[in-house]
Amino acid sequence: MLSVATSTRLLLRRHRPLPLTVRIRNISRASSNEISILDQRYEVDGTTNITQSIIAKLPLRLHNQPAHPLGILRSKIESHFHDFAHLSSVHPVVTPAQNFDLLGFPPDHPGRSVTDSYYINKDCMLRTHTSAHEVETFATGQSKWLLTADVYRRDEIDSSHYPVFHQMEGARVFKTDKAGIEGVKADNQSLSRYLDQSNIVIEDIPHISPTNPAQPTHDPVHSELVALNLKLSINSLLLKLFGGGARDAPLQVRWIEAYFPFTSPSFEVEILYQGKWLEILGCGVVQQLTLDNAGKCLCYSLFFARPHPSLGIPDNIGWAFGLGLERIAMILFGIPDIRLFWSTDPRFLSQFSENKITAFKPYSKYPACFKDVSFWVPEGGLHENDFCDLVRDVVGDLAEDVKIVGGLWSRGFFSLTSTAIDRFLHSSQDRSQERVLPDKLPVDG
Ligand code: FA5
Ligand code: MG
Repeated sequence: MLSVATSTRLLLRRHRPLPLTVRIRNISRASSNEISILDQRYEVDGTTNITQSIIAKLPLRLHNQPAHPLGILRSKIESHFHDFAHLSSVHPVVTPAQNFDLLGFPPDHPGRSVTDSYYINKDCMLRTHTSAHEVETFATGQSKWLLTADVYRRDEIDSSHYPVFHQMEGARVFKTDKAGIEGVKADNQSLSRYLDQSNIVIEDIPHISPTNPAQPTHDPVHSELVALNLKLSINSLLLKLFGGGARDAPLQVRWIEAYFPFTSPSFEVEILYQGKWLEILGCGVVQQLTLDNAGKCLCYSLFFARPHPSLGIPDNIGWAFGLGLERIAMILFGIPDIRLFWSTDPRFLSQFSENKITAFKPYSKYPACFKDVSFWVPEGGLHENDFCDLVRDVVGDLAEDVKIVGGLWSRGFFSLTSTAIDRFLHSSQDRSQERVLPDKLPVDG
């Protein structure tokens, strides 16, 4: 015989397949010949291939959110390079000249094609890398700077690639006069001393080689010193970022020869993570063309109100790197899928706080879904654990949390038999909350 009723809340994982991610060419047009991007209107033409889902990402700027993993990582790197200028609010729309030509990309480089990059029209595109801002930033006369931004590439869909990701560009230039070169040597000595005392294993390659040469206009001795300064600066950053986890096992870093049109020699850096080498950045000695273009202020009138007094960039030699923030954040925070960075789910965002690296705790990939269940309990009472066992039998691990939310209810309210609960829970797995829970459940007379 049944005597009293109780009410219990279940947090169920909804059992709905993820929607298929399909790229649909669905452009938001201000008029038939224009699109609106970040409150600016652009003419469209036969090159236009930017999509609505990409336009929606443009205002988000995750790297500027202090308690987002990308914002936390950005601050951590900025605090390592504390005496560098820190830039992070640069507009994502650039010209193909900024993204490619001024950096010496050949006319037939595949990155220029509409299959690889997002074009707004033939004259404007979304930057595909933060290097697009090298010339204009060098043109301000800054000799040490970091620039963080969102970048856009038409790319495959999987857990480590996303069409929007974040890069940080870092650069440093030195004067090629005697005092400038002595400064590089002194910095190299102090960085080497610091790294010699640490638990880091570095697989290095020559700073310059026949396949990775110094530039013809560079003194090879200067090029070697600057490449060494780049390597020491990056290795010390990696030690700062990953050193904590490398107390027992040493951090393993590998330098590899690479090619970029805008650096020579060029390198990529990989770190050993969970038994696999993972590429985290590209870098090299800046092509003199970039510094020459900065010196000529080719883009100057577009970006800055007045010339910087310390131009003269062609008398400098420097290095630059571009690192992928998501790749590093995935390792540091243990975030398994690049798409999670875009989550607005409080179960994701509430896990992180400013200036703290915390391990990500996985949660259901299905949205939370609450079900209130009321039923009569037997006269002798019903322990909460009896009900939990019943739930486990019916929905297994789909139930994340079960709580009693009501007390004892008066006779005559309504009842659900265990069979009814069984059917109720099963049917709830692929239906919306609204359809599953009727306003009034049948009253047991
Ligand atoms: C570049 O973008 C160069 N601009 C880097 C550079 C700067 C070289 C300055 C020399 C001097 P790359 O395409 O390899 O290079 O990208 C750099 C980093 O961005 C990669 O190492 C990786 O960490 C990250 N990255 C590249 N593609 C993706 C992607 N689809 N999703 C997430 N991260 C990516
Ligand atoms: Mg690469």
